[in-house]
Amino acid sequence: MMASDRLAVSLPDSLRAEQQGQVTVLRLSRAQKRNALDDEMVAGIDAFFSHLPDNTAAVVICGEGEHFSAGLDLSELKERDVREGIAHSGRWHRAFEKIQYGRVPVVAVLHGAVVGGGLELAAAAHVRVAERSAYYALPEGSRGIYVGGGGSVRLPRLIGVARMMDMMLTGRTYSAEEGLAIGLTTYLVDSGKGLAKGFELAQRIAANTAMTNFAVMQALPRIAEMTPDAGFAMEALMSSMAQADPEAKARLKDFLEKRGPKVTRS
Ligand code: 1HE
Repeated sequence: MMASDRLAVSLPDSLRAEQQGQVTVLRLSRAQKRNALDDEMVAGIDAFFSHLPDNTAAVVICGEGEHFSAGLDLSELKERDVREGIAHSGRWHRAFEKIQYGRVPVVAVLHGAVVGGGLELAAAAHVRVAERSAYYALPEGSRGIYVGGGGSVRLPRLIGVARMMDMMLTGRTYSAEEGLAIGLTTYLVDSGKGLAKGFELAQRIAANTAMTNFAVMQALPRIAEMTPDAGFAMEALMSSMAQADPEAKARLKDFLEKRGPKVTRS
């Protein structure tokens, strides 16, 4: 295990990073405030994803204590004016962009409250493992504020505009299990089992070629936003580049020579 002090950047006390093989685990470590995200944590998330160790091939992000995250630290909102509010939201956007469009795929392990900015953080990850205790909410509506961490952009793509409207207007919450049906939960696991599952998935992701992970993270979501014509062209380019990678050639050869794994039910 590599402790936070061996990362290329120093993290605030509210974030802890550990490396195991090619997987780095980032923990939100502010359980006394239910992992509410203050400016220091958001800056720390940005710095962490900007300076991942070279040998990291996947990241798991999780929360300590009873909850993944209570969202924005509401105590920081007291004196903020419009100009400061725009700058603050921009910092969240930049930090979470580094998760979604960073160098490696990110698995979020969720439990307890995954609310407000905590849900926006989870939405920036590529795979979400939810323990049965997890629940999703957007309490911004009832607090007289609005999402500011990219939720308007990412959540409608996961669950649709209508569901997000309902969550914000009526305060509706979704359980981890309900989240499976609507696209928030990718994997549902029993309480206490999330980190092991998230780690296992991250290890599988890390075993993919870097080119495939790049294509899935960087090309796929952008192709999905393109016109079909542009998307087909981009897909053709991406697939031909992936195939040309020597590692892909070696893996295909392994299969053809009966050494590669078969696809079986998991
Ligand atoms: C906080 C925060 C916070 C807890 N900011 N301090 N998010 C919310 O509206 C959710 C607000 N939080 C809650 O509803 C509850 O705290 C929980 C359901 C998450 C957890 O309940 P519980 O009973 O386990 O804890 P607690 O007693 O409410 O909180 C423990 C401490 O954490 C307490 O402080 P203490 O000094 O009295 O011990 C709480 O004040 C503190 N705490 N949540 C600040 N969010 C980029 S825009 C995004 C916009 C949003 O995210 S809005 C949604 C904000």
